[in-house]
Amino acid sequence: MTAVDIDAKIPNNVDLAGDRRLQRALEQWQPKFIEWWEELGPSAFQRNPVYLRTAIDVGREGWAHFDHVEMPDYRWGIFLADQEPDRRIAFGDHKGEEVWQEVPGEYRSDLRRLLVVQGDTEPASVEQQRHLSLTAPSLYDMRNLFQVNVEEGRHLWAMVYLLHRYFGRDGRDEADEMLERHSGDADNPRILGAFNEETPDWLSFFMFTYFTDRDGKFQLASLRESAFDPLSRTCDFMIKEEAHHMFVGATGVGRVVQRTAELMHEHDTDDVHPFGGINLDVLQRYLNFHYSVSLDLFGAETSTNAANYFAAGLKGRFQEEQRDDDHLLKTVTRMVPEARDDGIGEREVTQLAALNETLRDDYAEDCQKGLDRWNRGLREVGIDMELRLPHVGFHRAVGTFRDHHVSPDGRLVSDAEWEASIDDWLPSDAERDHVTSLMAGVTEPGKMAGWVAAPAAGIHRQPVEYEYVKM
Ligand code: BYC
Ligand code: FE
Ligand code: FE
Repeated sequence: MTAVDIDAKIPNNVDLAGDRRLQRALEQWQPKFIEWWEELGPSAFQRNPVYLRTAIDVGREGWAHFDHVEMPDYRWGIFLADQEPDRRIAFGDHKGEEVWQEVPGEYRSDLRRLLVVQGDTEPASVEQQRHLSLTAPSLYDMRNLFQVNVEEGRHLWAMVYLLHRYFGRDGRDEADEMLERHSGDADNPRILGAFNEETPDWLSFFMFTYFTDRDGKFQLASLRESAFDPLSRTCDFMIKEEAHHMFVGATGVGRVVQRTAELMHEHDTDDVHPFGGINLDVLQRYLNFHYSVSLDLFGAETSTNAANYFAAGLKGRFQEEQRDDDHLLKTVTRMVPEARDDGIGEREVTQLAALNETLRDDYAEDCQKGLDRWNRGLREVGIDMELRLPHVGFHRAVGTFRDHHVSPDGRLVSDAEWEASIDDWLPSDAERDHVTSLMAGVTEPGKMAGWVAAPAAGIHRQPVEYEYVKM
């Protein structure tokens, strides 16, 4: 177990001081990162003290420290979870062999690709969210936004460390390019679709942290199974931070639902827009958008890339070791959806071919849990409307459904029906404008914007009215 060097220029538990070349290379990347942060990170409040959690260790107890810091002075560090003694590869062609501490030459380019795709999403999300602080519904929420942002910055550091440490010159070039691609840039966009969409308002932010950060959870959990041990240990620790991001999404959407329900009761109507709320059907349409865009992040239903990663031991399944099968998946089969011109069917393929779909299934099941909670809240106050996840084929740009129109309830529909129904299924411009119109920043401690309920509790046992960001 390597000691934590918390006072180093780059805090770390990977003994950077013991590898001068690497340390120098990362210290050269550091100012480029800060420059990027100041230019494309949060567009306001950069020099306000924010009550932030900083990773200082990876142990079971006390891995984080909470205090007010100005974001550019945040201590972004490199932390790997403790090494598991005698860890063995759990799946694929190398099953049972010792895990790797270095990158095998034959898997170098695949591993590099995985690190780059993962790393690219982290700064992308910071760019997408950069203007949101101006319209934060409370200081509590502004602080949570910044917490998510600095940790996504740390996740970039996590991938950049691996690229620098294990991929030499190529890795350093890739690390530089992470700061050169930008979300939504026409010439040099981020790699995955969802990370080039805008996050223009706080409802979108809550949906994004609920649905898209959850893709992060499942991808990281699959990479945690990797035979490449440093990647596994990196992801293990990232997942700990990720839990808070999804908490922000789950409680954020939940608080909007709660506020809407309050307004529905108070004014005895489903239409709470005149009273500064967000109607449930608009929430449903935002949900439809963010869920479908996030489903695309899992790739096509069948993928030779994913099969190769698995066979090689680079990327496993969610909770690989708890699964009761041969962990090779070459002979066992499963059904995957198939869109045809005459309807939605299924075809049988090996599980090895269908790994993206299997991970997507696990993800969908996890997504449903939040909806169950929100719907319970609605039922408890006597509202019989329910939020629903749309069909997996709805509004998809990747995979079998890409060239088909599918309704949220899972029917193949004609172009004409799609066009006629689109405003029932996805937020219209007018609805987006309405949501935008509600976004007025609230910066008085303890006060909340009118479209969202107060949280049940503050952060780290502080009261809700705590001065989370000093104005
Ligand atoms: N957009 O074989 P297929 C997070 C490409 S989120 C654009 O099905 P594969 C976070 C694909 O690259 C987690 N292109 O794909 C959340 C391939 O291209 P090539 C991020 C796409 O490789 C919130 C081709 O289509 N981490 O951490 O099996 C805030 C064929 O597709 C897309 C990871 O994703 C798309 N959506 O699966 C902050 C983990 N989908 O090679 C952070 C690492 C596919 O033919 N990535 N393509 O040119 C992977 O494991 C895989 O690359 C993917 C795609 C699961 C993404
Ligand atoms: Fe992340
Ligand atoms: Fe995240």
